[in-house]
Amino acid sequence: MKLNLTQKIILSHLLKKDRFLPSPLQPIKIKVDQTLTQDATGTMVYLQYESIVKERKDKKIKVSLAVSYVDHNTLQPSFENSDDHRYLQTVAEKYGIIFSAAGNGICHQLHLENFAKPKQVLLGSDSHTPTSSAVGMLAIGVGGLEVACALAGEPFSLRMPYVFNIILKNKLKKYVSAKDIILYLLKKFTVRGGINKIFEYTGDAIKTLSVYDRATITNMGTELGLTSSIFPSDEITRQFFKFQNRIKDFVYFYADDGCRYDDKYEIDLSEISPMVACPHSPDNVVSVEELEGLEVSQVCIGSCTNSSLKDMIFFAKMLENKKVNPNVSVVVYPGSRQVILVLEQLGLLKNFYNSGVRVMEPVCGACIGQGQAPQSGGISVRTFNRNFEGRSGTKDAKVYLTSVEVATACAIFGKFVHPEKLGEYPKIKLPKKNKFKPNFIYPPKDSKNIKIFFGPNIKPLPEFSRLEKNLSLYVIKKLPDNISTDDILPAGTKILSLRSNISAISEYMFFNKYPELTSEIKTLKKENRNFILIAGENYGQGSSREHAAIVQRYNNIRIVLAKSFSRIHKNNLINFGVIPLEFIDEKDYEILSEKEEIIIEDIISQLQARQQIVIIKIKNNNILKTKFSLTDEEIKILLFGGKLNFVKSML
Ligand code: MIC
Ligand code: SF4
Repeated sequence: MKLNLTQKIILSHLLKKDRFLPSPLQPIKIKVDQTLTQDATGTMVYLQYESIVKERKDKKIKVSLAVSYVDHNTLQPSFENSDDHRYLQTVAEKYGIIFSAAGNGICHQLHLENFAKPKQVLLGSDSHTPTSSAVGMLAIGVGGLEVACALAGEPFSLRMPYVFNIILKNKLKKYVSAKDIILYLLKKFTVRGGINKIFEYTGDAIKTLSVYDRATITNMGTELGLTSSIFPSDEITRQFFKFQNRIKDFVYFYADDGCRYDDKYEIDLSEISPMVACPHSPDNVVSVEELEGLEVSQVCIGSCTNSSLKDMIFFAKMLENKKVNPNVSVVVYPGSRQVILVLEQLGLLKNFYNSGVRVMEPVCGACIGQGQAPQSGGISVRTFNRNFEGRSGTKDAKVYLTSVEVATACAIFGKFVHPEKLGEYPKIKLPKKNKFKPNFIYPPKDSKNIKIFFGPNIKPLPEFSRLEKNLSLYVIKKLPDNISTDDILPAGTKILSLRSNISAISEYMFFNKYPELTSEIKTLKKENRNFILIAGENYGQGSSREHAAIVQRYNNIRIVLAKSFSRIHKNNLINFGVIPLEFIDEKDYEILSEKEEIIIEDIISQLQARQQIVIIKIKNNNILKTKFSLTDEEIKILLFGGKLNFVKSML
């Protein structure tokens, strides 16, 4: 049988007993080779892991490679972040996980440089994990509990995605880059166009894209809602592995000629111009000409999308003997220490300092609202992947997402201009070999004497009860389309510090978007009330933070009834016992109103019988029929009150 890349990887990772090619949306279980976590999701992952393996004699992890990165909460304004880092390091040493301390680099950049391997499966508790799929691996972003289960040796459950072939033809024009390709795709498919799909890239033009370019595309496939995006492992990939001194990890990996895809799209790269995603959504894309002349107040270059060596060399070269515009605050976050050291070796690092750029640590930083909040009403141009309202830390700031080329032009000219105005495109030549070794801390062989550190901010996991037979619920809020996990549970220094403390962080649910909501819930919760949320399309888009689901359950939100859900958030809701229901007809969104009471009788039988779920309005006894799309295992998880209860019951 002729197979595409996704099918090849899935087939070789299915459990032995069911090695047949699944059809789209069929529930499957696959073996996981590698995991990654970052600090903002990692503490929960390892607390969950510890709770799963508590009764086991051998508590060592059961995947061949696991890495715990610290890159998100690195401002350490008080003890919480530092305590979390220490917990993460000691837990890694105890159970056999590689630890990457703060300052080493951004998780996805580091993973690509050091661990990504063609043909393997990587599961990461961060939505941009697909970055590593640039080298022909299947890398998927998931909620933390999925990673905890994988570490404990459980296969990963998912629905077989549709595989779309994106055929890239011709060449990009000068000053147009990989970021413009992915912004172009976002304009075409929107932030919900990729749900339950994988984009597989082929076509002659992929030869013109370096692994760094490919990684920009696979990284931001997340904004399309994709399960993952994948490139073949070819000669370009081989060069990358050679440069990284990892040729032993390299294999060629191609789709079979004549293999089948669920759909195909051809993109002529020569027709793409520099693109900009305008506030407040990554798919609100226009070409740079449409913004020509708009003055900017801040430029941030970096994040896991655009902090590679190639991006940094371009930016540094363009700054040669130039100053950034005095009215623009320009900040750069290189992706890893390796990137900084190579820049230094090439004599380029000084260009940043000479031109007036602020050089930051290689961390997520401004991307997750850890510093560099723009001025009030500021126009901030960022090479990042998300521009949701308020994510930058300044509520009324306007964030535009661009390529490094466009951002560089904005930094120098102080306004949006076509990057061609920068003059001749610089020659970007990498040294033959990278001679710098990252600073990973490998776990000791014997970890008997390692004591795991718990600071006072790390609180035990909350326990959730099993699903009760009848639910009586209060309609707490009706939400619009595309509510992101940043809306549900914002990031930023203050709230991120509480990621290991659910009772404290649950006070911040919808904190920026609907500040009155949580206090209303708090009052009603005292009377033991339970809630239902009504939502539009693509509920929970964006980050993989399972905390966004946990705080809903913690605040007694038992059901979210939406027009549709994003993949990761829907899984997270299920994992923490919140039932995701869907409207049968989108017009039904109008039927329920805020502040009304509803009941659902014997929801357990309705779920088990796979019937439509009947909601009864108390006011007039009218009914609303709703549907759900859940696997048998997901129904069981919901009945158990969440995946942790379910997994423990199995052990
Ligand atoms: C993000 O970009 O929103 C994050 C922070 O990296 C999240 C993870 C988190 O919230 O911890 C993600 O993308 O999954
Ligand atoms: Fe970090 Fe931003 Fe990438 Fe999330 S999107 S991993 S916050 S750099």
